[in-house]
Amino acid sequence: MKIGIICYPTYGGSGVVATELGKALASVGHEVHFITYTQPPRLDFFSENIFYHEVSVASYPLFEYLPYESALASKMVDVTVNEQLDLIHVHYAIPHASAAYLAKQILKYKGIHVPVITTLHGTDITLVGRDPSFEPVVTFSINESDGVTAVSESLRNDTYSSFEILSNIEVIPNFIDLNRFQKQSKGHFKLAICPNGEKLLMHTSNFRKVKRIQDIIQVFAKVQKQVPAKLLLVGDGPERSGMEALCRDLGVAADVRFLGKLDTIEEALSLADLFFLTSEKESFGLAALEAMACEVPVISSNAGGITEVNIHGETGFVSEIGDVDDMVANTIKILTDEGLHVQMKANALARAKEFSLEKILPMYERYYEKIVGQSWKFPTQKFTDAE
Ligand code: GMT
Repeated sequence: MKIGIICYPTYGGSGVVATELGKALASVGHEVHFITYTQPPRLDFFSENIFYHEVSVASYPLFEYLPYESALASKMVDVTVNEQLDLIHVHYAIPHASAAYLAKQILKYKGIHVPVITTLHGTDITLVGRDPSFEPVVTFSINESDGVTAVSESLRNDTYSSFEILSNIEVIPNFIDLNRFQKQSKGHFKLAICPNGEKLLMHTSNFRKVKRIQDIIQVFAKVQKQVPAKLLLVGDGPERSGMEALCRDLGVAADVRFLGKLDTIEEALSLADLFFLTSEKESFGLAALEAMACEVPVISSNAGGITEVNIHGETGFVSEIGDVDDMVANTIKILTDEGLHVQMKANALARAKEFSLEKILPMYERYYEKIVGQSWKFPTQKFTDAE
């Protein structure tokens, strides 16, 4: 199949899922065309089945805001016509789903029919998409997609409860490449960071407000009074400087390391004893899954789809959003009970295997076949054939 993938070319979340999905589809023989405004970070290698098409937006003095959506739709039209795409798969509804709708309508006038699948990832539904400035367009473009998927049951339910959705939403969960995300022996690095055998706690994200990183730092400050520990914070974003200040205020700055963006996140995860994900919104929590694949139990909030990944009492513990004291108690429980810790590490890996790439990729392929098949059963008439 010839598939166009549209996503944000970012380090985390939907961009990573879209890029890894495209790479996996290419590895099993599909022709994959990425259409983005810059090359996705994990697409820096040669594959005969992967193509990259850059969306560039012409600037003009009149434009206070560059019309990216129009440029994206035009590029989708161009690639569909010239590469004869069978399917367009957009990741993150805003503005990709509405740009795809526009492209589809333009293609219709050229006598070309291409089905569009929209994958909802999280904040496009739970946060940004609900804003009145986006909601009508999000609702319309979801309803006009030929297929819609959500990365968790929770996100599917949120979509139905917040928007007037008329179509069926298929849940296809996020996945993990277990060949890449596996525990590596990095004992010497651990010794450098934790020279006195301290426990290593970790979090990785884009440092946005929804991640509630302040909870992690507060938990850490309290845990550290009972269990010697260090905290690694990986990633970068708007909250970072505020979090650095909080570490200083709580007197834990010397034991917290801000590592910035890391390409080889699995190396850092291999050192960790526990992983934190304390978000107030989280459709899935890919970061937690990556930790679990590296045998790291998770202390999390109960936001959104996190509980579909982190199983309370098995792969870690789950607390109410913002319940710092409960998170402290759970953290100490794991760190002071070697038997429990060992069991949870094994459970975390076993759970991660349920989301392996090998299991989830065929779900996407089957869904593609269904949508392409369905839409060809009722082909859009060529405009020139219409009465
Ligand atoms: O976590 C973020 O803020 C990034 C965001 C994105 O779309 O790039 O991530 C969302 O999509 C990921 C991949 O499907 C999910 O694992 C994250 O849980 C989700 N983030 C939120 O819902 C906040």
